[in-house]
This record gives sequence, structure tokens and C-alpha cells, in this order.
Amino acid sequence: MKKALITGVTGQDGYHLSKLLISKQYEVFGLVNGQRRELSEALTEEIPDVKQVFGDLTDYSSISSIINEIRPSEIYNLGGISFVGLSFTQPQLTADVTALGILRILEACKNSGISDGVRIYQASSSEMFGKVLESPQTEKTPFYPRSPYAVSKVFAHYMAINYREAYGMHVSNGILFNHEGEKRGTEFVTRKITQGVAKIKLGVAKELRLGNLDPKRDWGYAGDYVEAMWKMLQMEIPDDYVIATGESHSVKDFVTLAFKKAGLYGLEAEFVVQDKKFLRPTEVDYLIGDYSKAKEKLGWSPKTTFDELVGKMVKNDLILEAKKIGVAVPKTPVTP
Ligand code: GDR
Repeated sequence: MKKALITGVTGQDGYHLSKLLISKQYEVFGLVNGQRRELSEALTEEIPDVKQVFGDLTDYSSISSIINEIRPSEIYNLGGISFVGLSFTQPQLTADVTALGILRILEACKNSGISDGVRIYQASSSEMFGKVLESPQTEKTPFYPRSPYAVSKVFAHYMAINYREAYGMHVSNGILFNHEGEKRGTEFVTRKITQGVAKIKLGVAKELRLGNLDPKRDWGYAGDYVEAMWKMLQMEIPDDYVIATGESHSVKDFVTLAFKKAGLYGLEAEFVVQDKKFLRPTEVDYLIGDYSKAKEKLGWSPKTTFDELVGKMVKNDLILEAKKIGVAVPKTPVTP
């Protein structure tokens, strides 16, 4: 039985990846820091087969002893401060977790003598392209990070490459563009929109407060993207891959479609309020990824369309919000 260690196991990608690896008969270990018990409990309830191990990406000794004890064949580093907005107010914490976390993992593997056998996935991000220098973005596009989060991800990305080149370790970077779904945290714009739309539909919210509606993102479905992570570690030679859909839509497009999916045609102008509080000191305006390399080498392509993604998320939030107030789930139109 293959053993996999996942950091960030209580996040959206941790959920999808754990499900995938368990379906492939892996023994899955998930790193939890023990401070947020509600997250651990929710994970136990949803995926009891994940074995939770206690440690923290900021604490080398805990990472090292976990790796020594488990001796995993695959490590997926999904942990970190992942909310770009928060990284502006907590830049040092962001660097400690998001930038240095992978370094601690790499060092722990090297020092425990398992660096030859282990395969490591580093969650790189399209945020590294920031103020883009070319479009669409590929594995060769230069980086121009625009937040403490993105700067940390660039550090981690190159550290992964350096350990690959310096010590021959099997480390791959997945440069994932935005990926969303039912498990997305409500601080991220897509889920904030779909939850907000569901509340408006049910009459429990009167407005949806958002920041900048103009930025464009390449949005895919998280369930599709974790397949690519796994595929990268099954390759004989480690490498870096862009994982994206090749389509870009604005936040405004997402809002319009979400209102439509809930049967609130064209009502966004009435409910959406722009709030300066959600603006960022530096913004990433436009991202669109070219996933040709992943398609060719990994045989990976996205399965879920933008329309399906928004539909899925709105439907899920309508069910959850209706349950909270004990009413029937409103019917959503199949075709607008
Ligand atoms: P992003 O995701 O920063 O792209 O990073 P997010 O959903 O937070 O923002 C997307 C865009 O929407 C704009 N926006 C708002 N964002 C939030 N969160 N809340 C708002 O109210 C709001 N209004 C407008 C933002 O300014 C931005 O332009 C995500 C994260 O998951 C990263 O961890 C990951 O690396 C990248 O995607 C790929």
C-alpha cells in the first residue's frame, strides 16, 4: 500500500485529493496543527480514512519526525496561507508558512535519508504570474508576483526546482490556476458569490458586498485539478506543469452567471454593492493558462466547464442555505 502525506488536508484541495488517493487504495496521512479542532473533526466526519498527524509547516521538528515515522512515498504540499487578501496584512506569517513550509519538507526528506524514494508535489500558483508578462501563461512565462502570497509561492517554486537539480529529488511544481467548487472557503470570491446569491434567493440577505469586479481569472473545478497533481507524481521524471482551462472570465461574469443560475436573471445590479474594504493594494488583472504541456505529457485536460462550475456551486449553496433555515430547496432553472 502506497503511503501519502498531505499538508493542507483540511482545505478544499486536501478534501478532493484525499478522496482520490483513498479511491486508489493509498494510506493517506493528513497534517493538522491541532489548534483548529473544528477542522479536524469535520475531516474525521467526512473522510474518516484519513489518518491525522499533528504538526505544523512552521515547525521543522514536527515535520521531520512525521516524515521519519511515516516514510511516505508521496508528499503533497498543499498547506499554507492561501488567501491572497490576508497575505497583505500578515506578510511575515505568509512567508513562514507558504514560502518556508516546502523548504522544511525538502530538508526533512533529505536529512531522513528518504530523498531517493519520495516524490513531492509543490502547490505553485498562477498568482506567481501576477502582472502578466505574456498571455496565455505557460511554464516558461516569467513571474511578476503582486502580493506577499505570490512572492512566497515564487520562493517555494524555485526551492522545489533547486532541490530537484541539486540533490536529484523527485519534486514537481503544479502551477494551478484558480480552482473552485463546493468545498471552497467562503473568503474566496467564487464561493462568496454563490453563497451570497443563495442567501438572496432565500430572502436572508439583501446585498452582496464585493471588491473589484474587473479582474479576470482562469477558473476550473478543484475535483479535476487534483487528478493532475497525482498524475505529476506518477511520471518517471519530475517537472513543472501549468494546470488551467484556457478560458478567462471576469468576476463580473461569474456574478452574472451565478444570479442567472439561481433564477435571479439580471438582478445583480440591484444586489451587488462595491465595497472598498475588499480592494487589494496591488491587483492581478488578467490570468489565462495554457495547459498544453499537461495535456501532452500527463494526458490531463479539464472536464468541468465554467457554466457547469457556477451551476454546481450555486446549487450546492442553495441546498446548504435552505437547510440552515429549514425550508425547501428552491428549484433552479435548467436553462436560463
Ligand atoms: P485569488 O482568489 O486571489 O485569485 O487567488 P480570490 O477568489 O480571493 O480573488 C479573485 C479575484 O476576485 C477579486 N474580488 C474579490 N476577492 C475576494 N476574495 N473577495 C471579494 O469580495 C472580492 N471582490 C473582488 C479579487 O480582488 C481577485 O482579483 C486564489 C487563491 O486560491 C490562491 O491561493 C491561489 O493560488 C490562486 O487562486 C490561484
